[in-house]
Amino acid sequence: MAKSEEKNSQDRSLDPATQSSMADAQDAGIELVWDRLDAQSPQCRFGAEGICCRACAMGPCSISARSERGVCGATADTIVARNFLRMIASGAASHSDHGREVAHTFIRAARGEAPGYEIKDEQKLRQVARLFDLEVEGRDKNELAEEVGKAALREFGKQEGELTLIKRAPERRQRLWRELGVVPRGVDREVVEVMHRTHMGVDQDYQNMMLQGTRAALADGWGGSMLATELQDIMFGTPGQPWPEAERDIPQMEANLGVLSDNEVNIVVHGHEPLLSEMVVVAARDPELLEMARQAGAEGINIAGICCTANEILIRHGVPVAGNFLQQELAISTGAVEMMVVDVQCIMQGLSRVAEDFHTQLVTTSEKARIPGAQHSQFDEEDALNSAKALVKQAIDNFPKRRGVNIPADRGEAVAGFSHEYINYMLGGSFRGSYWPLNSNIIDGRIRGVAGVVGCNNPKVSHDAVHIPLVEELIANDVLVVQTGCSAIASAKAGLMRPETALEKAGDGLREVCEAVGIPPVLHAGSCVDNSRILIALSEMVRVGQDNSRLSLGDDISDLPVAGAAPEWMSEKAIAIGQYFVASGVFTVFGVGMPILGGEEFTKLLFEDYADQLGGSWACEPDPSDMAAVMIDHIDAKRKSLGIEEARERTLFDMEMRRELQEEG
Ligand code: NFS
Ligand code: SF4
Repeated sequence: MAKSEEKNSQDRSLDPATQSSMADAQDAGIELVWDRLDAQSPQCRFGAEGICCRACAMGPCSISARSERGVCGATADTIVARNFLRMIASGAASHSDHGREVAHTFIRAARGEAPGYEIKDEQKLRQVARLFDLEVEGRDKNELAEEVGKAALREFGKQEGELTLIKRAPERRQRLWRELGVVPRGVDREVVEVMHRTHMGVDQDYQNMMLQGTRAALADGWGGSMLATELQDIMFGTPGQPWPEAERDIPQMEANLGVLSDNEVNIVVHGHEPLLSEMVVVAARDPELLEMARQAGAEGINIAGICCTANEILIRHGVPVAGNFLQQELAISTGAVEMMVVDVQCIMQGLSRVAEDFHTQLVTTSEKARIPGAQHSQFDEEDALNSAKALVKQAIDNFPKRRGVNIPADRGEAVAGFSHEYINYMLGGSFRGSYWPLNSNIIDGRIRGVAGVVGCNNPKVSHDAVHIPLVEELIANDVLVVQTGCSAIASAKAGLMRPETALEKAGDGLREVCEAVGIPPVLHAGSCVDNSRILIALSEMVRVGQDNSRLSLGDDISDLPVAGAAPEWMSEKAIAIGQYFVASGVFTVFGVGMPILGGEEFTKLLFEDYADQLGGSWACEPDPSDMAAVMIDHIDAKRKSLGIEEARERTLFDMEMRRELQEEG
């Protein structure tokens, strides 16, 4: 990019902490993700439109007016479909392999072979056991847990039949999936079949290919991801519990680079699998280690998270969040991080270069993920607490090597940790065990609908600057927002998960409900695998209406006034999530741009035909206001079909209003 077009930190992020840290890093000549994006620009158009194929050595082939087919004769739609399917497979594999890791540890914990881990949520254990048709009465919890763990593990390698948790979806949805032949048989099998079908010269009908894409995506949402969430909840506790002291137990937390401490040992955990980070949290409270830290001149040990590992330990322990995806390098460039411990997924290789300029020790811990220049300390789950303690000790030893630190002051306050069980409890009380107040508030119009706003950051769009205005516009229009992943972190930083500030920005109806119930209008439901919580919540909304016709919102997820969005997506996992939401009947909008637009027919399938075929479809709207508009229009259309609409205007946000809101906030 020419100098004159160079963007400054204000253009690149909405978040003040990011802006100031970015400017400092630029002054210090530290290379960041944005610099590398500039160096990559202009990026390849063929790749951006999805019409580049490298599936065999007759290629690479790209589609243009001059060459409308690949060497083998593949059309643009075939190539786009292959690429899209492989993104789904990679995303589903990532979530699911995470689930598999958890299942292994779960079984060892049940057998007493993984000291430090235990079966915490027995109620949920029994509930999940029943889903697997296991006998629960009078069973020893560890014995039952071992069976649940083994049943969960079998879901990955199953060859025939149907994934067990599919049956949590509304009946009509299950019937549709069976008619289309897209019910997943086993998690691994569906991923393998995507790889087979997209090999050179196999499936060359984009519609047929996408049936398998759907099956693999469903294997993620209703399989691998859901298993990860459920087993983690049983092992580490379901967020929000114990219910009777609910208010005390919603983790209060802080988010942004400002949570790093200038006088404590800072350890940042980053990645996705909370198995080790749970133990790091425990180790950091160890009196002996705290004493060691004091002797090293520190006032304590501060654990903070980045990305979904952060979300996992936040929603269960209230551990602060240092930032979302685009802030990982900045955390190190504050000079205040003694150690960054990473596991898998969304970890930029650029970290090791930034760490070279500081005293920060970058540590990889998974045999699946190493980074040249980083120390590898293989995490041993049979000795997890000692693994964690050894790392904390090393971080303490590193503390005296600190040179200058430069931590931005900004941090947002939030409450977080809304599992679907907890939302249920907050709304109706556990004794009622249902979502009826939510349905009833939707029917009487106080809540217009529900939006899931999820996903990553992407340096191609201004950081957090799509998430935040979108969420603000949705709540101003009485849409309850449920969030996960880096999008949730964006809102936490901006104060949108703090009941007091957020309620000022909510529409009258939504505010009234949230005040009565005592929740913010923007709910943090956890990490990206926890999107499965949203699937269950939506299924519950359908079920409540089926049990009581006065509360009916139709008999399928596709009837509900709900919508989904990934405003700043970047990862293949986001594509897998998008497809399983769409295939579950949810209208889903992505920002940034989608790598499919080079396939006209394929794009039409996803954006239009799916509305009839799957009851949910895709859309792409990079601008937050346009994104809010299509989501709210969809919600209103669903309200109309349900016969519960009342004419009302959409509150449009112009720049003036945004500024006012910002000033008030
Ligand atoms: Ni989800 Fe969570 Fe963040 Fe995107 Fe990465 S951390 S798993 S993929 S970047 S939201
Ligand atoms: Fe080209 Fe076909 Fe080979 Fe793809 S599979 S690289 S389109 S020849």
